[in-house]
Formats: sequence, structure tokens, C-alpha cells
Amino acid sequence: MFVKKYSKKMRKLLTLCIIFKPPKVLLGMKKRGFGAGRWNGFGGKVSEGEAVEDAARREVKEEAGIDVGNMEKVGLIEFEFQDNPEVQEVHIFKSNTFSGEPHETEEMKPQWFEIDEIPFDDMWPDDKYWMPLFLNSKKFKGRFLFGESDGILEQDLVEVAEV
Ligand code: 6OG
Repeated sequence: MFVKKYSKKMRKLLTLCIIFKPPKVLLGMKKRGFGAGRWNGFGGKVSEGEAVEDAARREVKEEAGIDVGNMEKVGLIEFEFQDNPEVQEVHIFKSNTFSGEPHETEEMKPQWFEIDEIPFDDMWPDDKYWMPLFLNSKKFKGRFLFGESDGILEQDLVEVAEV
């Protein structure tokens, strides 16, 4: 099975929110920390006692300066790195409403991309696999194991009815 539900590994809960206003997607260039130099949605760690969706809203506000309106959970992906005992459980959200104007913050530089101009070469290598599902209104679950130089060693990705 793709989700190692009974894994004894330490888990870290994270969010990832992508604003999608067809035909445009809002991504941010990560300026520092994990994933710096890559375009990604907005997100980060869920704080203790915080609801995952609240964390997703908070992170978008902190990183892009906007207040997200409606939000739908569309994906759940576990990321593992060889030689790292921690599993990153990333909850992926989609939204098409927000208030405010996206602007650069200390962490991210937001930019709108047309669907056919999504910069996959400058994104995490997993994105090219699940983003087509995201853009086609599908829901999905998966697992990626990364090795040296962020190469994908193992991957599972399935469409699901509900995340
Ligand atoms: P901070 O550590 O900066 O949050 N994230 C990933 N996103 C993609 N697309 N692929 C990955 O493959 C990822 N691993 C983590 C989750 C990190 C942010 O990056 C996301 C968070 O939104 C390895 O707080």
C-alpha cells in the first residue's frame, strides 16, 4: 500500500495551499529554508493544537499576504528522504478565492503562472506527477521517497474519492 499507516517513523504535519483561478495558478518562489530556490504553493508546519486548515490559511497569509476564502483539501502526500527518519505528511489544499493582493514577503515571492507555463524544472520533482491531477479537479494520495540530489527513488500516487 502506498501509505505506510503503521510506520513507526516520526511524522511532521505540513500544509501546502495552491490558489487556482483557471487558467492561472499562484505559486511562490521560496526564498529561504527548506525548498529555497523552488516554486511551490504556500504552506508550512502545523503548530501543536492547530487545525490543519487553520494552519494552511495562516501560512498563506504569512507567505503571500492574502486571506484565503473557500478551501478544499485535495491531496495528501507523504514525503520521505533516505537516511532521514522523519516522514513529512503534507496536506494539500486548493482555493479559488482570496482577499488582498499577493505580495512578496520574507519567505516567498508570489507569481501567477498560466497552466501551460508552470515551471516544473524549478519545482520539487514530485510536482509534475500530482499537479496534473490537481489541475483536473482530482483528489489524490501518495508517497515519494527521495534520494541523493532530490532524485525520486520510490513513488506511489493514486486518485481517491475523498482525501
Ligand atoms: P517549511 O518547512 O518552509 O514548509 N513541501 C513540499 N512541497 C512539494 N511540492 N514537494 C515536496 O517534496 C515538499 N516537501 C515539503 C510543504 C515547507 C513547505 O514545502 C512543502 C510546505 O508547504 C519533498 O515550513
